[in-house]
Amino acid sequence: MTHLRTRAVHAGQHPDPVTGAITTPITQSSAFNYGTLERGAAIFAGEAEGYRYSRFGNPTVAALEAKMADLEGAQAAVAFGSGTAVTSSLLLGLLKPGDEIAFLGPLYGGTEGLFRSLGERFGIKAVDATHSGLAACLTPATRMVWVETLTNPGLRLHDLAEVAALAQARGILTVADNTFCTPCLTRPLELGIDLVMHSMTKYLGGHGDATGGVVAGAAALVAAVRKTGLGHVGGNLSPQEAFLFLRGIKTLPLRMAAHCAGAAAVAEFLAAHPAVRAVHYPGLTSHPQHALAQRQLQGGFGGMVTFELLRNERAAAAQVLNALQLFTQAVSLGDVDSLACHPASTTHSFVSPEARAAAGISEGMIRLSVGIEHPDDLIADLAQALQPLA
Ligand code: 3LM
Repeated sequence: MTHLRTRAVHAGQHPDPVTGAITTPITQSSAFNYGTLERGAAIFAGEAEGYRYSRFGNPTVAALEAKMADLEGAQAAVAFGSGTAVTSSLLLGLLKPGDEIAFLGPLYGGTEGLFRSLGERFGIKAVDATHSGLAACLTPATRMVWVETLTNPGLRLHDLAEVAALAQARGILTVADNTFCTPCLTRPLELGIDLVMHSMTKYLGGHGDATGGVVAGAAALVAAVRKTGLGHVGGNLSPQEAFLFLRGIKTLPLRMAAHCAGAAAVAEFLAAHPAVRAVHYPGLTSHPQHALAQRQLQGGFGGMVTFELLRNERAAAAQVLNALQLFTQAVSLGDVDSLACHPASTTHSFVSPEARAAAGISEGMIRLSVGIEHPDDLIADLAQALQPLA
């Protein structure tokens, strides 16, 4: 199985030995019969293979972990109940008081908020390296570098191979949040990044019906995150949700192709619209990192399009968003349905107005998650919503 499209269908899937079921069954059991005290003791000591309790591991969840490890080219993966549970487990599992985490953003508002509140409460300092550059922000205390493969909501890129090389030379761990790109567009581990994480709630699930997260990388690192995140934090994914992700991922490459084609058409339309001041889409030649995007993203430039209105006011954004009929006004992204949101008042309302300004998140900014509907219908919806501002 060399092609991602094939692996998305088959990886992690084995016909059920008892029933022959092709689809991985939902193993809805909190505990597992280990039979004898001796076998139970061996499983708990890590000396024998076997399930014991679904907080530590579950067959449906394990199938999903195997699929994601395969797609990201990792030795191992561990799944969680949300992307945020991954982030907190990475901090609590791999860092200690006195350590620093340098991030290249701007990041999803919830991630930056978590670094600043949970991280700093436990003595972990978060350093924003976005504007000063990573090299200038690394200190002897830096233990982790965090980067989004396409930033939320500005859709900027960082050169992942460069970030990995810089950190590796100093023995610093690197984590890439690949939520916006998915392994269809970029595989950070192949570029030297140590750990890749996702909010599976988005493209991996793809249907807006489940929350989950996953992190993949070297077995020893993943084991440490598993021990803290599942054993101590209890952030495990439920088997029902794991089933939805297993099903969603089978069509991920097909969906991503449709998202990318739709987003490219929407971005072109918006770029030519008189009511629009700027369009942020890495596939446009006007994107400041278009060359890096061509190098780092494969097979498309993603399904997200962020744009700014000429009238840079919340009222103008409200006028457009409230007039949309096909796009649903909601946070989240990566669903087959198209979604639209106002980052300043929603996804990034947790960060200070100063941080929003520094990140370029203006009041007239609108973020679109382009679904798999026909692009002509999406463009017609945007055209009617923007028309009063033209
Ligand atoms: C959003 N983002 O609408 P969960 N990493 C990235 C993300 O975009 C997100 C997470 C991690 C959005 C969610 S905002 C209230 C809704 C790049 C989430 C966190 O814990 O699964 O939501 O993942 O941008």
